[in-house]
Amino acid sequence: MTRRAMKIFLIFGILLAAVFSGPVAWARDTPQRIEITAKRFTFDPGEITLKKGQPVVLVIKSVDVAHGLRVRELNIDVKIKAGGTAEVEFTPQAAGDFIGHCSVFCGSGHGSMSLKFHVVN
Ligand SMILES: [Cu+2]
Repeated sequence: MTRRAMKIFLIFGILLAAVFSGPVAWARDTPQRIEITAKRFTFDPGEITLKKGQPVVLVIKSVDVAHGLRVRELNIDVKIKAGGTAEVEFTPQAAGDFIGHCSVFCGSGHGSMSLKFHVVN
């Protein structure tokens, strides 16, 4: 085999390795993104199941007024502007059920605006 052929072979091999390892690395390193819609007086979805130790990004979009989401046990405290989107990244450290509440007064049903997290092992 000539040097030139070996070089081409090597480059091809590296490219192949990059292509095949790419999606795997991506799946492992990129946190799961969960989109949530906030509107008076619900979060949709209203229940989310997460895996302990697996990083997650909540992408919360408000379609009306300003809202917030606070989950004490998960260390989440985020505010969403009226019509805006907010992101919060976290990794659940313990299994269990945790209730998040809207943290920005948004009207008469504000007190019952909640989101349930199931964290499983
Ligand atoms: Cu509220």
